[in-house]
Amino acid sequence: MSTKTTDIGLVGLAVMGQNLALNIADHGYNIAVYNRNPEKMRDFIAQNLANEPSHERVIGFEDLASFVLSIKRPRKIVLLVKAGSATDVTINALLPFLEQGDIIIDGGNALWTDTIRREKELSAKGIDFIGSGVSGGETGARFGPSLMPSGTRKAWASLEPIWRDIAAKVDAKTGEPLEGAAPGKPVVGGFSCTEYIGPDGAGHYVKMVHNGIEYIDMQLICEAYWLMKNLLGMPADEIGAVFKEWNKTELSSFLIEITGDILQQKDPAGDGFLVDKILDTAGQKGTGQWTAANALELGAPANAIAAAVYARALSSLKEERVDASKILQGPVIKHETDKKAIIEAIKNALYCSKICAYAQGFQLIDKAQVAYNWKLNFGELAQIWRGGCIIRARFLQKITDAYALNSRLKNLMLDPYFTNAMNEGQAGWRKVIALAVTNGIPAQGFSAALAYYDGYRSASLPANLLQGQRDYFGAHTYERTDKPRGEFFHVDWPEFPRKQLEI
Ligand code: NBP
Repeated sequence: MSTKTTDIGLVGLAVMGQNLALNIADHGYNIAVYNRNPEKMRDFIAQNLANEPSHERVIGFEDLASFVLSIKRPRKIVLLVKAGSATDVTINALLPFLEQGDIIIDGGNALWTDTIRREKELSAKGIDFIGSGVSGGETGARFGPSLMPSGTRKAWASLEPIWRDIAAKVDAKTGEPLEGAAPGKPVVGGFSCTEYIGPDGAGHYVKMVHNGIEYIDMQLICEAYWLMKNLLGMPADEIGAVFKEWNKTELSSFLIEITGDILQQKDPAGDGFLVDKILDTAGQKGTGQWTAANALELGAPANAIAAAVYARALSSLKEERVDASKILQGPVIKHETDKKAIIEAIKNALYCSKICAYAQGFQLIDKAQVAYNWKLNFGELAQIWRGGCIIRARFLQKITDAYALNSRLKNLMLDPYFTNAMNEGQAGWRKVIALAVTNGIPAQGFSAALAYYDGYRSASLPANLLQGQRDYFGAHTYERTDKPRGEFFHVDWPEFPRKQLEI
């Protein structure tokens, strides 16, 4: 057992924990690590650290008491265990060894309401709790993730120096991600992709919406690919080349970049491209679903985010879809010949839908901050997502700029840059959806985003009739266009349906 004093502890040595521990050590901190199964910890120390320059700063422990005792007070202990009950089990196991003022930081993908509960339970015991969203997968964890912490200001002040050191760095002015000189030689300077988000579960809430946006961002890219494949008959590598071109434009993002690579990956087990051999059933871990469910709860119109969750659910019904494809009819796909124009229109559809997706995400966060009494900085959120995380994109800088121009912006689409982009792209977007519909190619994400756009830009909607229906069967009242808002009316509708029901 080591007698070295450590600066911070970390529990959970799966892929995220191992990489974050190395990142923390790279920045000069001594870190104590613990895993439920000690074998994993031993392997990590023995094998994975053999070539790491910072290996001496990572110290493994097999019992929780000595793990906790090694950490300088106030102790900071990061949890990177499976979200849900494993987090509670781990907290309960740690509690007997903790002292007043110690801080637990949950870096897992916790449901934000669990974070609120845990913070309350722990603060009653004198322990501080920070729920910190961590985005960027294993590479982000290793070389700089995007970190979204929330909790008390006091606890944040204690964690802040380490979190700022290990987070991804971007150029403070341009937002362009900054790369380290080499693994183990981290970036010094730049804007660090972490900021205090707010109290209680705000950090995990923001991470949840980030994941909801990630769901739709990925779905939209998949639809762009599917339309090029089916409408234009393009092979995977050629579509990959289009994505690589798009990555040099306003669409430039991590997801567009990896899509280009994925589409050009040859099948290592045979002929052709790997993507054509991957089974078309999407998995999900729940954060997209949580976002959509919370949007429903708060009455936020996040239909594109929900569409992405439904699209994954529909994809998972593989056997049913195969059977249905033999029975249910649709049009025969007619290949388009004006390839250049269609690719441009698909690009418009992708960019406009993506703007809608972010508009919905920010609109949802805005509803949440009112409902849960938070005060969030939207420009800063976009900047935190600029580096390290899965949705990192050049376009996020435009969002930061939009909120810098108007911190009370009601909807991203109303910012002059985004208004212009939507106005320029909407014709191509409509053309693509029309082609998808007439050819029977599903494009749920593009279509949901367009319905949101058209709904949002409509001064009048058929909700007048809806209110009439509600008043008819439930005396729910309605407002009138010729009277001030807030005055409610009811009319005695004819008795016909009620009489019918009585028969
Ligand atoms: P997993 O989510 O697969 O969790 C594995 C870890 O949880 C192991 O250390 C395991 O210990 C531990 N664990 C489990 Br399972 N049940 C436990 C229990 N009852 N008590 C104590 N420990 C328990 O690992 P991951 O993919 O590295 O993710 C870690 C966290 O980070 C998760 O909350 C995840 O949602 C979040 N996250 C993941 C990513 C990503 O890209 N993977 C990105 C962002 C956030 P064992 O070795 O003893 O079984």
